[in-house]
Amino acid sequence: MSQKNDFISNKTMNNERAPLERVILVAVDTGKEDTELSLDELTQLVDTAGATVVGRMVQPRDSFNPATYIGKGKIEELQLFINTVQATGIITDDELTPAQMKNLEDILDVKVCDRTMLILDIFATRATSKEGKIQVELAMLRYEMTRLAGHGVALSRLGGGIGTRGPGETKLETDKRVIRGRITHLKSELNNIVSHRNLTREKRIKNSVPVIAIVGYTNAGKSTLLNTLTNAGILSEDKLFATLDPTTRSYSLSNGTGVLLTDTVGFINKLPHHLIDAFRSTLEEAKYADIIVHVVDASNPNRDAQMQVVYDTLNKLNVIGKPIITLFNKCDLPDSEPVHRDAYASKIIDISAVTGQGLDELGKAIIDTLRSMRTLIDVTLSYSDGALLQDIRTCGELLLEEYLESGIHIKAQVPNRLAYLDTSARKGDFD
Ligand SMILES: Nc1nc2c(ncn2[C@@H]2O[C@H](COP(=O)(O)OP(=O)(O)OP(=O)(O)O)[C@@H](O)[C@H]2O)c(=O)[nH]1
Ligand SMILES: [Mg+2]
Repeated sequence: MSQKNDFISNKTMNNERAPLERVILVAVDTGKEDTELSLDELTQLVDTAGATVVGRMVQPRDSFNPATYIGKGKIEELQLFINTVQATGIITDDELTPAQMKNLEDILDVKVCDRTMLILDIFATRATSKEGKIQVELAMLRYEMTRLAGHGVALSRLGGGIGTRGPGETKLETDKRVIRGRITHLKSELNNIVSHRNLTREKRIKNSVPVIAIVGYTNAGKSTLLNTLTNAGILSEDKLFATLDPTTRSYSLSNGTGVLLTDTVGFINKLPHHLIDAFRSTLEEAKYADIIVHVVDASNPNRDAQMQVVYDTLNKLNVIGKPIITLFNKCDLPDSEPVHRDAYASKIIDISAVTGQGLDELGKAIIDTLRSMRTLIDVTLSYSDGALLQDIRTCGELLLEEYLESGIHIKAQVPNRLAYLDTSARKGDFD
């Protein structure tokens, strides 16, 4: 079995750290993106995974070498570099094909890892909830499955072996069958968890409590924002993918309206496509949200590209057509750039989730956005409609309440489902 598969299997089976210590980062610069910035991010990923970067090597090329990722001459240089700095492995900035990985391992005789494996590794160590663990294992099995086609890799650790092999099956077929079985099993477990969450969400929709999803690039400050607003007590740290599971907390706006704020997993450039599915169920929260709050790290030199990654990923996840409030966070830092643009946002605010600067403005922006999604009603309810009044208080905004002989005269902003109460109501009008 190759080192590569030991690496993955360790994570899958017993969540141990793989012995990945001193690594050299290797990238091909095709001119399509800023390679040095991408390697800075890869360094952060390596750091998050607990290893140390001892060097980097970039080769400008029009395209990746199909057999070895970098060119033959560069490999010799890399071999020397590995010996000089006593590296124990290399990590490539792009996902390798099974052939590229095998060839590099054979030539270099050190552990070869790609960006995808590294991200999967981080997810595996960080997943704490049952759902998170299942999602990561599913992503790893899918990654492994695509690699099986090229190698006859033994997978006895997944429960194969004596008694599990059908008549006339090759080892490869057995391995595939074992993986497929495990994938089916995990998917059904995941479905149970997701349907439970759907029930909770349906209840929320019925109660019409507005839901606001906090999304953004990893390390932008999403969890810090939720902590500052609600004392949520979520882990927030200067590492990538600190958050994997969504956390929802209630929050009361200055006009008394209650909303639910959900912190979500961060996005990253070159997100392994095996993880998109994992994100899909976690980000259902964003899909059903009323408003998207997009947190950007304004102090990051790569913020524009990061914003684009967020929008591309949201599109892939079909989270579209929602009002977006973009927050340029970390404005307390000197590197933070004060002039910002975001064509997708209906509102842009400079904030610091740490100092609290701009958070009042955020509250106002949420109130305005919710109002624009509501209907103003001006009606007199009969005294027997007390329950309706309570409903309006919980899910809308009561602007006027007068107890008259003819009934209770109210003016209120209500979710559109209650607009029928006032036949002359105008949607989104809030004078
Ligand atoms: N100076 C400063 N640092 C901040 C601010 N907001 C967040 N940070 C720091 O940025 C780092 C990342 O913050 P998190 O809240 O964990 O970021 P996140 O978006 O939840 O990250 P993931 O969960 O990894 O996707 C932490 O070290 C925070 O202390 C801010 O407004 N100013
Ligand atoms: Mg977080």
